[in-house]
Amino acid sequence: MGKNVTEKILGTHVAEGELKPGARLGLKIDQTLIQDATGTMACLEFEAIGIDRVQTEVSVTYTDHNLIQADYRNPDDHRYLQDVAAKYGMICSLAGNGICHQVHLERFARPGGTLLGSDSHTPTAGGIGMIAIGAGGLDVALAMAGEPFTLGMPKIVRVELSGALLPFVSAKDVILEVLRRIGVKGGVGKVLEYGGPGAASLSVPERATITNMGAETGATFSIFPSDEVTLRWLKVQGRESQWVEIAADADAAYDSTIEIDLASLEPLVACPFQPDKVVPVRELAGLPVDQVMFGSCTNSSLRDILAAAHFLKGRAVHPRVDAGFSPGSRQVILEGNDRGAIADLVRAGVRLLEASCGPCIGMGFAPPTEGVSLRTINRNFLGRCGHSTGKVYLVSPEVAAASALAGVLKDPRDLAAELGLEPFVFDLPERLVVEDNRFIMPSPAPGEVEIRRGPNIAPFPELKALPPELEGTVLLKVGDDITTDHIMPAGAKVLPFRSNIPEISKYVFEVVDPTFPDRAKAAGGGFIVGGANYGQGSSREHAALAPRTLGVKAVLAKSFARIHLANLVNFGILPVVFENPADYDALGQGDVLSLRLDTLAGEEPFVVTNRTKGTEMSCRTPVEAEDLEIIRAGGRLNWAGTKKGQTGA
Ligand code: MIC
Ligand code: SF4
Repeated sequence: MGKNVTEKILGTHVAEGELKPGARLGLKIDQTLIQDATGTMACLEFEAIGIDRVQTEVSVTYTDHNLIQADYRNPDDHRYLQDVAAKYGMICSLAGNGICHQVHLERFARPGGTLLGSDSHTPTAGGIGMIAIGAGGLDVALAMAGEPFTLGMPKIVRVELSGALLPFVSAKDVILEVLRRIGVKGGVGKVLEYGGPGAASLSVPERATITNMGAETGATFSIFPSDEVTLRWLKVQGRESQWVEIAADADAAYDSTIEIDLASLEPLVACPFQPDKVVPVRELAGLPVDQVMFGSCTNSSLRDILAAAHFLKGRAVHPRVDAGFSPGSRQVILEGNDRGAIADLVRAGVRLLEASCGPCIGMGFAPPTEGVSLRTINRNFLGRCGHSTGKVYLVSPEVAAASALAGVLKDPRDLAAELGLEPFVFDLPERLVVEDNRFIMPSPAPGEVEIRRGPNIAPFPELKALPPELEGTVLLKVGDDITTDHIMPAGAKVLPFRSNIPEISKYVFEVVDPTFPDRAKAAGGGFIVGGANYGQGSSREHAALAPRTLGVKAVLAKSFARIHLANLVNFGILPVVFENPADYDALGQGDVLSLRLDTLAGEEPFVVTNRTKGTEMSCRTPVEAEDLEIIRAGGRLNWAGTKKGQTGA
């Protein structure tokens, strides 16, 4: 039996376990990335692990999320990250260099390798034929220390692409179509492996748009083969020596197949507040628009800015629209500048923002009250872009540009016809500008590097081992698809506290119930009850660690998102799933529950007692026996410490 692309790369990276469906796999990690919003915690954890030097081929720390620097806190974080990188052997990408995923794709990602990143959109690098996975900071810290990354062997879905995209339909529409079909839970426990004759028509940045936003399906990662298109990308980056061809064998097997005829797609839009609420743009055409934002790791490549400039050149953004552009990298700025595209945007009235995540994560450029904001980003969760009344719609650069001109949501094909615009064609040049001077290489004298810690960088919190019996109140009951943006909001107000768990914990569940932190503390902790896909979205481990420090002992849900589930284990919160979904309905906020943690054994069902209602529920935990040991110890760092003590290591 032949192998698919995923099996070929996994096969060369198995450190523990076997490539069998559902089996637990330890994966050797070649590269890691962290960024400034999750990276300070990852670095504190790396320091706690106590290794002198990163053990990977390449580890990069990016400064891209928290660039507002309204006071000393963000710059202190950046300085800390730079010092840790210098001392322990990471490359530091300084502020201004660009968004981690775009820059990694340009300068470091390579076909056939593995990448683990403390950011859920790490799978962007799947566009180059790399297995790239998002994880919590602690898992990335462990990978930097040379530990294999553990995951359940995912199911492999073939996404068979045929045909070619029609004018003014783009890669964003491909992934919105995938989301329309499988939804925000449809990829959980799966890999989306793209292939087929249509794949050859997509450049690496277009492929990366698709693999990036595969994260929104819950997929472990998405990947394209490594072919001539990949070689072309590596050549323009001056990295052709890193090319290897990786194609699925003709007789490779898949768990299931999704077929997409690229020529059948049309411009799509995802409506508030989930990326799978997808409809054709023409159905909502005419919706008045207040804001348009170009950028984010999904759509900030040179191709995307040129596609926007194709519409905007020589025209003016509608007066009712506030338009902004955050380029993906300095390479994009320089190339966009050389081609006049930046000037085209600025002349049209687009605000030029810096090369960073910026508006995508609510770091400025929030929508007005009840405002409609069209963004080329990947997520439109409630409150994510600054406040909860702003309505964010996810679109392609073509739809964003056409709508910016029209002042209403506009199908770019219609505007192109009205204006007599030629189709936009993107062709990579022979070479792109490469400016690596804002990467700081590790210090040749690590012993001499002093790590500077600002006053906002709090020590890693002490987590106690859990008692044999967990007892407490249901502090909050929430519904399906609760995201990490609900649990632990980001944005300009909260992001500066990413290095300070006691402070950031005051904002847990702020958009859902701002009384949560005080109630949790007053009750001495307790439980959270959630619906399906609890914890979808980002990799931020703060969404587990901060509730843990407020005393949350267990989360009972219908199902969990992959990264958040791992983060709960890492910080000693027990994830529990209902055997009978009706038990979710019967549970009320304020009910007092208890369960025995000491006797839990992996797969076996167990009883959770509802003391308030005098009932019992049969439940299971979706984690393995070893994870239960970690939870009992109060988290992975405690557990590793205990193991060291036992072995005398
Ligand atoms: C996001 O897009 O939600 C983020 C901000 O990039 C997060 C990481 C974080 O919370 O710092 C992610 O995607 O993992
Ligand atoms: Fe940054 Fe937005 Fe991408 Fe997250 S999704 S890495 S916040 S650009």
